[in-house]
Amino acid sequence: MQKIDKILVGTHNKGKFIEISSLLPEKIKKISPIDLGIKSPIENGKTFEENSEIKANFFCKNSKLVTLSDDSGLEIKSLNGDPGILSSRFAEDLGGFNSAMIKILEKVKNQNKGTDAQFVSSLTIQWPNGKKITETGIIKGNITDIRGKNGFGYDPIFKPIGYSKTFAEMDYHEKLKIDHRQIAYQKLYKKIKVYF
Ligand code: ITT
Repeated sequence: MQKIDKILVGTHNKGKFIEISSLLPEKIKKISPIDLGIKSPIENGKTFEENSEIKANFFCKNSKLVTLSDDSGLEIKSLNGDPGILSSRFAEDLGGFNSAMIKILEKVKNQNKGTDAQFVSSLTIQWPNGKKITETGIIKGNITDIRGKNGFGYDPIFKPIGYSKTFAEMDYHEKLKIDHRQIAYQKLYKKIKVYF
């Protein structure tokens, strides 16, 4: 069995790249598709798992490197799971995360059906021979007013259950210990640690 000494971290999102790189063992070299000039694929899957596999397959085929990709998003119960797999596009269409968060707060308030939400992350590792493994992690929490400056994306409006801080008020290590990506990674790690 061939040990993994380098991994393409298949994302164009800088916040994700930092988090995924920190989850992986230090001795493994992490490579960004941006540095290799590889663009993003079209994400036309219907689930986080499908989109994660689309990304891993695309980046793996284009780099010929073992690739780890993530598809993730914020699901809000009172909004029937929105923005969900369209979390990135929702922010893009509104011109950025600040406007997207303001819009979400307005919608949640108008619905008046509570603030329950969850972050979901599906991680896929794919080898150049086509072998792939996908695992999903979920962290439940509540939507709050915009608080904190750390992290990325929707971190300022998400407070995990059992904590008083939003993800953006936590320092990076604190968030990374508990978040959806860590939960997905722990499941994946059990299956791939033999390659490290
Ligand atoms: P890649 O496809 O290149 O990985 P992306 O940002 O488009 O980058 P997604 O399609 O998976 O990634 O979209 C996920 C969205 O959910 C994106 O807008 C993120 O900012 C947001 N998101 C995911 N995990 C998050 C986290 O831990 N904290 C805050 N926002 C998060």
